[in-house]
Amino acid sequence: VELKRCAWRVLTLWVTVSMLVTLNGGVAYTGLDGAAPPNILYVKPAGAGGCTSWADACTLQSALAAASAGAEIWVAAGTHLPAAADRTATFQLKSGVAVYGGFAGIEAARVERDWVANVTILSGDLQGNDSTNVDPAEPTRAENSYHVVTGSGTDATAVLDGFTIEGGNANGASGSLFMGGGMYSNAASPTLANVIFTANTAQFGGGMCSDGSPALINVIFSGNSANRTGGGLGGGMFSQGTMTSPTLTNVLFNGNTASKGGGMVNYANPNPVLVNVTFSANGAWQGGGLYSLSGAPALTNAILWGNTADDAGPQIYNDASTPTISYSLIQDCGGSGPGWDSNLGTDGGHNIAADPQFIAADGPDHVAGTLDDNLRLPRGSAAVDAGDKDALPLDALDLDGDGQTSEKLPVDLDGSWRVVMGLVDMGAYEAALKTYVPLVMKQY
Ligand SMILES: [Ca+2]
Ligand SMILES: [Ca+2]
Ligand SMILES: [Ca+2]
Ligand SMILES: [Ca+2]
Repeated sequence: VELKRCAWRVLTLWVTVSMLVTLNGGVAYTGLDGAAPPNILYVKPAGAGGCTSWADACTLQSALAAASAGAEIWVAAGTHLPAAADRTATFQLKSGVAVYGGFAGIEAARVERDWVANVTILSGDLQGNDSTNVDPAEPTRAENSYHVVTGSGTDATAVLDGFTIEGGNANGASGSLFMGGGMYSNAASPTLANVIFTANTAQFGGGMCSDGSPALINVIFSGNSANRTGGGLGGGMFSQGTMTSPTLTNVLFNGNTASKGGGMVNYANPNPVLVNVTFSANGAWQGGGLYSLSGAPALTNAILWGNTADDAGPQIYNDASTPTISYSLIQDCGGSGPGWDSNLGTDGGHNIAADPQFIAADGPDHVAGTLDDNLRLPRGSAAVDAGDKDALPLDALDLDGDGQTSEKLPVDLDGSWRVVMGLVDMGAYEAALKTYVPLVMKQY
């Protein structure tokens, strides 16, 4: 009996110590009976270890190569390159593997990460020499990765969450090498959340080129370019694929440029579902915000304002496409009813044309279309509480961390509450509840 009790105590102690070790620094442990350990691989920019802990961190390429279905890859802040010099190298996602950025490199639990504070960059600028000229022909981008990230062949269980993707340059002459500078995703439906695409270039899809039905939640496309002068399509995102249905929720397209579709292009019959998206300060020859060659996009709770086109369709240009647009604010649309501009698509009702009064459309640098722009809404905006909450998709990724995935997506692009008093706003950001006193008032 005494021996059994002693063995039990040792066992209990071992379990306790194992748990403590796990909680304090994410040190890998093996289960009591040799069961599979928590399958987490740890990444730091200069990691040279075996991926088993923060102290033993490896590179992202090593972790992706080693990860099998069910694994999570935790990536610490800093700049991660697909290779030292090989332009064709790319971060290839895997089905069943979730890649999370935003760690300081000490966390024991995923909820502790902060992807806004701990900026985790996947960069194609292999020599670290890019100028601010975001153009595929820019000489300082000549050595950049063709695709920083590749999602091809993956399903929705391939997750990328908490990253900034920049410096991709798909300036190749053929094949996929001229498509998807930031991310190329062929025949694939990966899941992206909390991702910023910025300063990527290509002929087709500067930020992202997608053939399939990816889910993009809380994603920003800012300052990407698809060779404006060379017939490039989809500065921010190029989406194609018959019978595919990309879903974009809480997505901001800002300051992207292309020949057609400054913000986004729909090509070859995709049926994208856009909910609470904002297009601002994108520019093109045709379709400053959105260009649809074919297919049937559905826009609900959208804002398209301040986009420009040299030829036609500053906000929306349709070739052989008829989007359905509901509960949306579109510059010069005429509003729902008899004044509706049918060139934009089918009036699904509850559309308005009033100025959304973005808080600071060009931000502190006074240049519209850069990452410091504040495209949130003041309480008095006509877009406030004018959306349709039934259009929100399910919270499949549990972005609010409450364990419920069958509820409506409860957060906006800031991670703030989306549904307040049973109402939702148009656009990627929900207006703040509080009414702030203007700074100037505090002097009195
Ligand atoms: Ca470069
Ligand atoms: Ca700005
Ligand atoms: Ca609201
Ligand atoms: Ca949830």
